[in-house]
Amino acid sequence: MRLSRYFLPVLKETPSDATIVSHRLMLRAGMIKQEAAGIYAWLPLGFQVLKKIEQIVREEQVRAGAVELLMPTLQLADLWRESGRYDDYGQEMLRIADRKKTDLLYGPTNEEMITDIFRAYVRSYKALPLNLFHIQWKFRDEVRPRFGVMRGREFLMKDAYSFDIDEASARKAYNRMFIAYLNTFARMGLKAVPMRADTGPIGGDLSHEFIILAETGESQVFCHKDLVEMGAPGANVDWDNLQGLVDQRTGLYAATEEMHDQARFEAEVPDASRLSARGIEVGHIFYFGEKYSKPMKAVVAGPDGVEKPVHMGSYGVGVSRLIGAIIEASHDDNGIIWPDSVAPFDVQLINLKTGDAACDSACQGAYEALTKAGKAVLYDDTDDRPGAKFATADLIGTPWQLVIGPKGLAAGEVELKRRATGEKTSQSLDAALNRLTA
Ligand code: 5CA
Repeated sequence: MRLSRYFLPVLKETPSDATIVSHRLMLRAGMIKQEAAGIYAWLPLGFQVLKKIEQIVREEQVRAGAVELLMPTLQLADLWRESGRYDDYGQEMLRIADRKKTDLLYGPTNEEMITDIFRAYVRSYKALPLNLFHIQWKFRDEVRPRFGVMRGREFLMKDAYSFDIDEASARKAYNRMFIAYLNTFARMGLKAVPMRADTGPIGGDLSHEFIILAETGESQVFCHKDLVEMGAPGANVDWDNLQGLVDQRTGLYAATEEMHDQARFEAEVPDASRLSARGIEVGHIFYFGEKYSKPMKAVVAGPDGVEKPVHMGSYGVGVSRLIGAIIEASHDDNGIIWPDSVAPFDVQLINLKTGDAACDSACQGAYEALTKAGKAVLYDDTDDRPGAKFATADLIGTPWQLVIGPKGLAAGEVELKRRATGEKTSQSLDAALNRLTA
């Protein structure tokens, strides 16, 4: 992509209404534009990152055995009347009436709808276990939308729903999502800690939140320090037998504020290992058994022919919130530092003297070679001064900067800069291209 043909409205000034660094940087880097409180337009750079994150989430869901579908954003109020949540949900729900005065709502979550889909088709235990997910926009009329995409009103969520014949099997489904979440967040360069959590309006009695530690986090959390460095188990696990891995991570104390028990914390965790910090909730998983299947009559016949309500769980990832969380975890004074896996571009190609025949031709060659090798290149071919080009590249956080200027070219050299470390090396253009495409 040539920057002169792209749409990257970077801001020079720091927006005054943004109080946390990820929100400020997303606005300054031209990733999002606020359209109403908690409602954002995703500009090209932000949209690119959103798609990358969505794809990682999708791949890890599929690896764990979940199947993708897509449910609508608008739902019938009558479905929610069946579960009893239509009145309970209160003012967070955006209620809408169509021209025929049918009550609709903009979905804040999809337990009712997926249960309705399930009961329409599934009659027998033979179709189980089943886990269906979608990645779809949600709306919650939050009292205090803030921190940019971190607490929006309209936000992108991955939500998965598992169906099992009994509690033992449902716990296996829960474990698969538990491990999939650790792998998902690790692929984005994040250290996520699973913590016992309150179930709120979703319900049930077993629930974990996945928390990224960050000073600007909205929740207070308490845990054993070792959990932060425990890492993700990776894809090569026995997906049918995950209890040991889950036990390892749930055996040490970790709780969000609502579930915190100070006496237990002090009794179970030695002083030096106690961590009390702020955290960002990037995922939340629930096991709630028959809470929806019973009132909505989603039943399956077991091997004995007897019909019983299916056991369910739901599993959410805050896809749009993750962008804020990643920036909170990875930035410096100059801007964003994208982990390679979610970066909107792999390489920023900086032409220090656009219009100079040698620079233009070397840049054009590099652009073509990198693009051919499958790299996403943002080529700064604008007339901006070198300082401004460097500042933009640092601000938008592209992992590599390839800098080509007249002096260097005369000496047979270009400069390669790694954004994360700031390390710069001079080398021939061929060597730099080899390095970037290795
Ligand atoms: N139905 C369940 C799981 S599918 C559910 O809705 N869970 S949730 O309420 O915990 O939301 C799932 C995830 O969505 C949260 O962990 C969080 O990362 C994200 N999320 C929730 N509310 C917002 C919001 N207002 N803005 C951005 N992300 C949000």
